[in-house]
Amino acid sequence: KPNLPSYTMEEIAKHTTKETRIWVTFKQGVYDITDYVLKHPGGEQILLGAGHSVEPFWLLYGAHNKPQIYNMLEAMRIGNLSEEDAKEAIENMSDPYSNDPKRHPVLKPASVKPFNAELPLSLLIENFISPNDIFYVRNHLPVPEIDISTYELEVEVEDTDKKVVLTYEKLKDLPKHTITATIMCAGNRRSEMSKVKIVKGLDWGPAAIGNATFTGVLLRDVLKLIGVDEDSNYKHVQFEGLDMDPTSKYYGSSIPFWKAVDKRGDVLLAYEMNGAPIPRDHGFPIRVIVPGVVGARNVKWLGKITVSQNESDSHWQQNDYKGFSPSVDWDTVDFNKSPAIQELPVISAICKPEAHQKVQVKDGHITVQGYAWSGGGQKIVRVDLTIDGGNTWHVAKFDHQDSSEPPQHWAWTLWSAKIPVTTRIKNAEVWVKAVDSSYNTQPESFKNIWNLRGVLSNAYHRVPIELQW
Ligand code: MTE
Ligand code: MO
Repeated sequence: KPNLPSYTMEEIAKHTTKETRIWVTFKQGVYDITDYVLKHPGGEQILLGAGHSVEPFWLLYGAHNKPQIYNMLEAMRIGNLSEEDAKEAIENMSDPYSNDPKRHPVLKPASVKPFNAELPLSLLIENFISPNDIFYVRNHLPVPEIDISTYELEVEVEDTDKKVVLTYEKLKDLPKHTITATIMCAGNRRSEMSKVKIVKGLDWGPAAIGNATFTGVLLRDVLKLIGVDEDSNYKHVQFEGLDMDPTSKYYGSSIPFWKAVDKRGDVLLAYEMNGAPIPRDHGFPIRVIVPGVVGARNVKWLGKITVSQNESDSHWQQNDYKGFSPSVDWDTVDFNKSPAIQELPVISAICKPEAHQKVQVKDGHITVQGYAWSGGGQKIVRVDLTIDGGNTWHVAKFDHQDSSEPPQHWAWTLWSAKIPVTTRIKNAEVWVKAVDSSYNTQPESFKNIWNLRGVLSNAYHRVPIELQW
């Protein structure tokens, strides 16, 4: 539109209210949407873009993509974006993340590119099965765009000609298997460890965890197709995702061979999550589910499986997702000295109330709710809480626990506890620890488990609250 004036982003940013008029940009156009907003209460979503581009918000709410909306917007056009800013807008369009899926607005991003987000704690434990569109997301790279009509999964034994290539249809023809499993990021609850001393990693709260049913084919059934079973002599099974880093390396990791072929391992090449095709953010079309094992090994957008004598040489297997002594720092760390994290230790968290919330005392009690989970197929056998620094402990009741037995208990346990409050205190700190079926329990403090990457962050969860009488 050469006959219209041009504006810089800086000018546009000044127009965010009725008084100054509300301007937004979309691609190269500048639009005055004030009258539209005044006439359409309920159309407030567009206000999120006031003074800048509406695109990110339209993506979030999925309300765009209708020709009427583009036509309506064109009628409100008052100008063009300045040449320089338009150039930047175009550059942003070739942003590798521009093809990422839309996300539910309730997911709180810890980072946007790549997208990493957790749920508000109160919503996390609303359901035993975490709904797909609000399941936490942990992506290291842009989400790859995969066409299932051309999708192929390569399965091979390293240095041999044992190999099979499976299409999506072929995978779906193999025997179907469903499990309920919790997936947790190694960095879940990292922000608490960071308070002892800063660690390197996304500042996760306690919601980098979710629980879902996954349906697919057992990895052991697929490996049998190339003549590999529990009697074969291999040490590792490597996975490669189809998401690529700037140096053209795929995301990758590996698991011990025994886990892949064990009858009770339940390692799944999943094509469904909670009864629906795996969502793009969670690995469409095929994702490996390694129940009981750290999130990082549950490779999404699976492209290749390699049976090997060696671990994956990927960065995420070799130089990340490992634990160290609290005294090891970035000058002294040697990533060769620690094994890659596989099974995760027992963990729990209080989700309601949240830190610094006011809690009503009713009939001399407060009510506390949360989750507990342990890796390696262990089951939670007890959850203990205290509000007097450990002088008295109260045992939580399980509100939801799967009936499967160890070592195949893959799902989390949701619990609640009524804690008696006998003296009229104003402030308290609620602590929780869980005990799993091996009688392993959580460490008391972060100080003694501190590690430079802030992983395995499973000390007692301590939540300060204010009591209301
Ligand atoms: N797989 C691929 N291909 N790329 C990734 O970035 N992230 C891993 C794992 N699988 C990742 C991946 C990590 S660290 C975690 S915690 C889980 O996926 C997160 O799974 P979710 O996003 O479905 O919750
Ligand atoms: Mo992770």
